[in-house]
Order: sequence, then structure tokens, then C-alpha cells
Amino acid sequence: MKCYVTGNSPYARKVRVATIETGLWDEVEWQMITREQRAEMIPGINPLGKVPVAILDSGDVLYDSPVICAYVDSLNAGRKLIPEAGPARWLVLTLEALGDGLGEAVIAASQEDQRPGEKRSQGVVDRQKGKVTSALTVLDAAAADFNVPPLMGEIAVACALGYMEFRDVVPGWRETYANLADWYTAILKRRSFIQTAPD
Ligand SMILES: N[C@@H](CCC(=O)N[C@@H](CS)C(=O)NCC(=O)O)C(=O)O
Repeated sequence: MKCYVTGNSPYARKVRVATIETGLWDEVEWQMITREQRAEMIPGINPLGKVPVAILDSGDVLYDSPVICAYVDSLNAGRKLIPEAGPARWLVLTLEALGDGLGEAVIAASQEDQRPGEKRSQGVVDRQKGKVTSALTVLDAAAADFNVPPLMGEIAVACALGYMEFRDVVPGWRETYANLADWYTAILKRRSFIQTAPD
């Protein structure tokens, strides 16, 4: 399988972390591309123009990150990142969706914040930051019950937090959400997170 990723995408990072956690990193032909290359090449592969996108040996194309991560886990003969059945499966996928949604709100808030003066909407920034803080509040309360070692939900949350911190969208979040921050500090020590840290 070939997988197109960019260095700072939290969604691409999910796939990179998942392959390290499952021991499948070397099974992937990684295509690390720039934002400019993404704009040129990716719309011909993924009509949405987004990374991550994977091309299987069969030629089939997979996106987006939840689908690619589920595919990676289907190849995984060891500890599953997504339980195959039962209530645990839905809890893991829902936590993954919360992590992905946090990432979306972080990206939207930070892109709007960077728009030039008259084009920038404070209303949009506030609305997106409101989603970020709601998610952080829920995650802070849940952090004590997070799976160690992480499953796909925790991986998605940590990748979103990494991007949030990289863009400094919520200055001082580690003080406000101390339970989540303690968990995050610990997960960052895993090889999978060290190896995939944003540039
Ligand atoms: N839901 C998608 C989101 C992917 C996404 O938003 N990727 C961003 C990079 S973080 C991207 O490629 N953006 C380019 C664009 O929107 O044109 C996933 O989980 O893979």
C-alpha cells in the first residue's frame, strides 16, 4: 500500500501512528508530500483533495483517515486498535470521531484567525473555539478511563491535541485541562508519537 501524507496533518499522523503501533510501518510505501504537492497531485486521487489517502496494491483508493486506520487494523494480527465487535468497538469509534472533530474545529478556528483583517470573522473563530473547549472539557473528564496502551480513539485525540498545541489555538490548555494534559504528556513518550511529531 502507498500512503500520501503531509508532515503536519493530524489525520495523516493518525495513520502513521497506527502503523507504528501495529508494527505495520514497513508495509507502507510512504509518500511524504508538501502542501503544494498536495494541491497539485491529490485531487486526482481523492476528489476531496485531502490527505491522508492510500492506494492499495489492487489499485483501490482509500480515504479518509478512519477508513485507512480501520484498513491498517484489519491487517494487524496483534493487539487490535479497534475492537472487532461489541460495545467497546462503538466507544472506540466514537472517541475517534471526537478526536477527529476536535481536529476539524482546531483547523477551522486557526484558518479563520489567520485571514486578513476585513475577511476574518470573529464569530466563526468563537464558534469553532467553542467546539474546541467543549471537546476538551469532555476529554478531560474521560481521560482517567482512557486505554493504555492507546486504541484508535486515544490516538485520534492525541493527534488532534498535537495539532492544537502546534498552532497554539488554546494557550495554556495544559493548566485548564490538567487530567487530559497528564495523559497527553505520557502518550507523547511513545515511539509512535515521537517519530511522527509535527515539524
Ligand atoms: N476527514 C478527513 C480530514 C482530512 C483533512 O482535512 N486533511 C487536510 C490536512 S490536515 C487536508 O488535506 N486539507 C487539504 C484541503 O482541504 O484542501 C480525514 O480524517 O482524513
